[in-house]
Amino acid sequence: MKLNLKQYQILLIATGFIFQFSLTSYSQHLNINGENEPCYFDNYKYQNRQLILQSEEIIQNYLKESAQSSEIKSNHVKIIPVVVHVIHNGGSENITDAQIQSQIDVLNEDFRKISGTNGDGNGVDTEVQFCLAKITPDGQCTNGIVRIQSTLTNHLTYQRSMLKNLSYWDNTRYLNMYVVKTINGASGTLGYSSFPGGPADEDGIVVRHNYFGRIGTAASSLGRTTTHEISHWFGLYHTFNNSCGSDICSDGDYVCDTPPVSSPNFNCPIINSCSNDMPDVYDQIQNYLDYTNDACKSMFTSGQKARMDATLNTFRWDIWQYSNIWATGCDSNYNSPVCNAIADFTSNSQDVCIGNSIQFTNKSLNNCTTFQWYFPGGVPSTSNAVNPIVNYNSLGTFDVTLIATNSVGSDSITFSDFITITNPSVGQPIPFAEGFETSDFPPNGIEIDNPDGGVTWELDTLATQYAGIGSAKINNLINTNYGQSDALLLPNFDLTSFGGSPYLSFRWAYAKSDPSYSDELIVLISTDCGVNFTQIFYKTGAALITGSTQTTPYIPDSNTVWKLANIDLSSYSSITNAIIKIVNVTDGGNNLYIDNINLGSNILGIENYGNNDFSIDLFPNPANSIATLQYFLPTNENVSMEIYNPIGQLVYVTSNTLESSGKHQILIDAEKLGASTFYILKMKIGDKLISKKLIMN
Ligand SMILES: [Ca+2]
Ligand SMILES: [Ca+2]
Ligand SMILES: [Ca+2]
Ligand SMILES: [Ca+2]
Ligand SMILES: [Zn+2]
Repeated sequence: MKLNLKQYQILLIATGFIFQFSLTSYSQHLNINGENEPCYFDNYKYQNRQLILQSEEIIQNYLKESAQSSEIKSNHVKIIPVVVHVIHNGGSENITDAQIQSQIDVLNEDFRKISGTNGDGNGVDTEVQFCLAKITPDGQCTNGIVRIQSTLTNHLTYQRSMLKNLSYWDNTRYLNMYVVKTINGASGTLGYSSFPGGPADEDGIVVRHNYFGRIGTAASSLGRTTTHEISHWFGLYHTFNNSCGSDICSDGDYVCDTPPVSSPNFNCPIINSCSNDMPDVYDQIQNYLDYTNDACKSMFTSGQKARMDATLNTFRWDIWQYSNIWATGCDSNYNSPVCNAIADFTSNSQDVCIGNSIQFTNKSLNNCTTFQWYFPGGVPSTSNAVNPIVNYNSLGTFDVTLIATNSVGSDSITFSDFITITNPSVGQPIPFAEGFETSDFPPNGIEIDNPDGGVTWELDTLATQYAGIGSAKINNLINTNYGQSDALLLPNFDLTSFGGSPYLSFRWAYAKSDPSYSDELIVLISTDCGVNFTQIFYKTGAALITGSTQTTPYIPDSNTVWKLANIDLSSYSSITNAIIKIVNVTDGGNNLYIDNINLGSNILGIENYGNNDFSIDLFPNPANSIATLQYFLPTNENVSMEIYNPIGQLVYVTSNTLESSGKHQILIDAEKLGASTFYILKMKIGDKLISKKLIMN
């Protein structure tokens, strides 16, 4: 995502941040699907650019002050307590303790420049080292490894915060590292990191298991993906950040002693990609912050170390203080015992409809091997499974108890009144249609889910709509809470009412504001009262666009640009309470529009008379006193008509009547409508909604 000059100025004013950014330097960014993009940091960076500008100001201020300070700094080694959350689904991604320890060893070799190791290149000792925590946030014994079985081991963009919700330790005391199977599907992304100053509960790094450590499933790696990701966590940018940049100190990666690099280097080339450095030297392909091979990487510069120090002395001060080193068991004198079991769990929901199931997820610590669950009110009422799924068939509020046992002993935990079971409602019958043609928004039982309370879906009447004069729009240009979802939540539907194979269709329009980054359009369905959602439609990037990239707000200028989503719901035709969400995930891109939501027949099968093709004529328009509405029905249809004034009041209505095929006319008398000039005429023919704008002079 690239900002235009005006947006940059707004950001710079808003943050008081005075560094000069190159406005033309983002052309080298790699594709959002992660191909040839080992690290997801670039995406994160643009999704969080305002936050990063603020963080950058704090780092730069610290560097400026420490350079002016005459104090002699008594540098000493800073220890970072680490917790590793292994999020696995029972496969080889559930890596061994030894593989995890091999990653900690690599980190210490690289960050401490241990002689005789791969980390002993031409760089500096950063005087930072890492320790697997021996004491939990609650003061209990641990080996610093949390193992959780969850399908989120294969997590998609919109599930990133869900992953961290599974397990997270206070980030002022621990560096949270997550080991997973895949990131964003089968992409080339190996890992990603947060940046200093981001949301606390999303702080940490995520790395694929086969790049975490250097033995076991990561035997073909040297463990430098994690070195690279933690560097971002310390506030370092890629050496190719902002390409060659306009200045070798105040641009690029904001580090004077790393030579500028125009674009990511892969493998281990000998290359001089920028010549604006003096003296003009080769690219530093050995730097951990390029994309070169693990075997090629061996160094941090002293300028990079200074930035790490700045982060450690500002954002990440608490974590390395001696009181925390002692409290987390990372002091070298701490004698760690063999740890007793610690029982702990979470669930995917606490409030469900009767007859539905809850997935319990075990978070017990310290290599527990035996589990005893008690589920009063549930079926089964007891279980020995690691992660049981429990069905609840009676109304009420229920406790859950878990006893976990390891080689040392047992631990028990009870969450009182943890589960609440309520009655579901049968959804409304379909067909359902909504074309956003009145000022009532959101209309027709649709609700908006706007978790961040910021920018969200609104009524648009500026675009050339697919049909009529209105649509639902979300303005991602100003939707700067990157990665956040905003949903159009449709009313609950009884899909059995259709008596066939129902389809969900709608039209959308979208353009990017930068070629490299894109917002996302996702459709989700829940058949268990909103506990679990399944992704049934996903578009981003080239598959989402309907117009060409533009830095100004995208406004569709023709109804032919709108694309059709036509989703087969036949596998859900027995569901009496389907919850469907149409979700925008913002990347700060551009306007996304939705129109003509239809739930019912397969729209492709009736396209020959669907939508605008009922041959509706409204004339004269503008009219002086009487307007004529003329329409043609290819088959017998139920027809009704409503007219709304500009403030959304219903001023004229005809009752729903079964009309025979052929030509029909309705005369509309201006006197019956009121004193307005503009009206919206909304016709329902069968399950189709058609709107027209009517002007009365
Ligand atoms: Ca540099
Ligand atoms: Ca150079
Ligand atoms: Ca519309
Ligand atoms: Ca929002
Ligand atoms: Zn990176």
